[in-house]
Amino acid sequence: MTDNKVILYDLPSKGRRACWSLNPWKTRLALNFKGIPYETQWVEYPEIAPLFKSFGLAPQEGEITPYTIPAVRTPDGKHIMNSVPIAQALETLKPEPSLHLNDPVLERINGLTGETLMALVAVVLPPIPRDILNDASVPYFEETRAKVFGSPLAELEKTKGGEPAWEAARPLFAKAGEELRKVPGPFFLGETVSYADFVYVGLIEFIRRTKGIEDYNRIVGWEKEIGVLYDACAKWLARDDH
Ligand SMILES: N[C@@H](CCC(=O)N[C@@H](CS)C(=O)NCC(=O)O)C(=O)O
Repeated sequence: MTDNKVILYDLPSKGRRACWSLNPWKTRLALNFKGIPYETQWVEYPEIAPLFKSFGLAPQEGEITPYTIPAVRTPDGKHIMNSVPIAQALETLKPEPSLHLNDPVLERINGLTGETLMALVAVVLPPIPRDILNDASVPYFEETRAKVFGSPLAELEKTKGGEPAWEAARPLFAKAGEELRKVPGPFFLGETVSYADFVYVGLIEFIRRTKGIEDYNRIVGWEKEIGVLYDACAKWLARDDH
């Protein structure tokens, strides 16, 4: 029964169907943190646009494609796409505990997360069609990403991936460590949890799921505060498959 529940539209992994991608993780972490009742509807990449069009959602500009995950259906039956308006809607639906969406730290962490992802794009994207996606999504992902990045993912991995990419990302992880050391406590706002934590932990979880524990250990070996933040958010990472 979905009547009073939020529906979260998320991307499935093969094998055990679970959340793996950073953008839906932001929304899922916020739902888990707030304790909002929800269920998950899994959507393969080629099904996103037709499904969301059928909801009457307008195409968005300035994103990788006009229709993207995450999206939600709120209990009043409204569909919302994009993690930013979704976070605002969840805050309205259940104001406490707050996501502190107006704190300036969020903009800094959004920027840092985007930069880190771009530095590691040739490292984290190629394993996705290989290790994560169902067959239904593999050709779509390969083709769309080859267009965006100008070469097939296997080529991107060879020419721009590996250690040079990690070296380029290292100062960005250091910046996150610096942000976390500003205020005592595990979170970006010290003892106070906020959406900025979910944006950054979404990235770390994404790397952990695409690259594995060794690369996670490399990051928290560089910046132990990132590991402390991750552990402090672990209880909201636990629900990943429904
Ligand atoms: N800024 C958007 C980004 C969403 C996004 O790019 N989602 C990806 C998956 S992580 C997607 O759905 N891509 C659709 C596609 O490639 O067709 C948000 O935060 O919601």
